[in-house]
Amino acid sequence: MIERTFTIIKPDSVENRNTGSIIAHLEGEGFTILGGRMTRLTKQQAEGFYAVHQERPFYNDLVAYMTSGPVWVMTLERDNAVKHLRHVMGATNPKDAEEGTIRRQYGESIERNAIHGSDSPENAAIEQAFFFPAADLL
Ligand code: 3AN
Repeated sequence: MIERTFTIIKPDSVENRNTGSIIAHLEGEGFTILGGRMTRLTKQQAEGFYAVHQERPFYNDLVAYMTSGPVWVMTLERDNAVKHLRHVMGATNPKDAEEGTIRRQYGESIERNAIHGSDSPENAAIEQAFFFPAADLL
């Protein structure tokens, strides 16, 4: 089933000039980009976005990291998009990610792990609405 998912190309990827390679990887996997832009998250946006992790010990560091530099936010479309993006990204810790995955190739650490991808269709809808009014998606 054709569905949408949401991704963030994280500050480490932008800093390391991996944005183009990661987008090429995603397009190579059959994702269509419906919308995307470069932005820098405010503290309030990052706190809201990661509110589910509020009680975790890494929350403050995660918010600091995600606001440390520009990111690309994108809505993607594909057959089985949510699951497929999670597969293409690889495990949260790049060390545990399979060969050929984006995190294995470009991630530096569990925090600086190159890319975010929604973990369910419900969260994909919430996360994309956070950044893109429906009218901005093509
Ligand atoms: P994923 O991004 O694979 O869905 P989540 O949702 O568990 O992983 O975590 C969200 C983000 O929080 C991760 N992308 C990572 O940057 C950070 N994170 C997760 N676990 C840790 C940890 N143990 N230490 C530091 N940062 C973490």
